[in-house]
Amino acid sequence: MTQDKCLVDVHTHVYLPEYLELLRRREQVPRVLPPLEEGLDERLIILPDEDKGESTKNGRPVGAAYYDVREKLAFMDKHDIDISVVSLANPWIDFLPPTQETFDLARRLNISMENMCQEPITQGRLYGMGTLPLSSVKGSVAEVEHIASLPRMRGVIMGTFGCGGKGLDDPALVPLFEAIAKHNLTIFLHPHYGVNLPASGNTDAGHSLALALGFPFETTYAVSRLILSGIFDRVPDLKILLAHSGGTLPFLAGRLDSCVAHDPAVASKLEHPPSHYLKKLYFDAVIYHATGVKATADFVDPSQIMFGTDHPFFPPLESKDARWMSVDSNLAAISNAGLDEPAVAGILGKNALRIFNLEMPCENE
Ligand code: 5CU
Ligand code: ZN
Repeated sequence: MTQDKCLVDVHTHVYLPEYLELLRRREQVPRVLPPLEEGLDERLIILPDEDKGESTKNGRPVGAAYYDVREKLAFMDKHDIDISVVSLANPWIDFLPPTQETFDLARRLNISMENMCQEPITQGRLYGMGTLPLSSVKGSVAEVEHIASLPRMRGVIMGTFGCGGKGLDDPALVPLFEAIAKHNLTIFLHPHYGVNLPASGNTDAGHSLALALGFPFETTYAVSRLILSGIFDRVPDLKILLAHSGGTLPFLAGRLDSCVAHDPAVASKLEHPPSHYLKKLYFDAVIYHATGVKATADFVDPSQIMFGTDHPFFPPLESKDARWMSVDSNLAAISNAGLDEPAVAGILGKNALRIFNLEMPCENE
């Protein structure tokens, strides 16, 4: 593997053992339930109301791919992924109260992530994103200081909940964003809750509509709210990577600009139109079709787009040994988006090396 041909996965998750233990102890969503039968896997119930849906109430089987670093490495080997930037999987610890116990858990999770990335068997192929006790801004700022001291951490994963559910445009979060920017850490902004719109209806579509549409629209709202809060005028160095190619924003940015421009009370709070700030963000390429990658690469410079897999979600349904459709559709989308060779090489890996300051493993040896 060389820098020019490397493959780097910036959207890949793990349920760390400390976190699974917490989910096993809980009696409400999010939680982990015991296997339905002896010999089967435990079951993960994490999405709001997931325990009530007809096709989802038994949860998703949580096999070793969800927590075992050896499985992560085997998955990387199978798909020729050189480096992964691993983040805790949703819904993180946003739902826990602002207590010392929660702060201690965040500390343990971040140490555990750092240790996982430093395990000798990983051979320098893993980096991490930290987790914050978001119910407390003070606790989160303290944890950012800690994460910044851990050599393999490159940022923090953040949902859209904010502190106590007030969202990411809550002015109380400004000191947290300042601390993250000061340490040159990147926020990996990732959805979890979906959007509760009448249009989403009450169909039993299992996970499919919630994940396919609820997730991207949640990101769309969260980022738009952040931009309208004026955060990027206050903290211009804030670096954010948007999951799932920014939800729908590469497609809807023009509409957002137009609606803001026609509402002087909103527009006057910003120095620039919303798309000006959006174009400074990073986008993953976890969008599964070339049209989505094309739209993203039309909207921002391709040097701001990075490959991802979303492992361990969307595993193959047929054989455990098969290549993952989710990986192959994202790889095909990047190759078929009509981009030139340097842009493709950037999206596959070189952009992540530069943006996250990653070292190719063989260069360590
Ligand atoms: O699409 C995704 O990113 C995900 C994720 O991260 N977590 C999840 O539960 N389903 C899909
Ligand atoms: Zn994900």
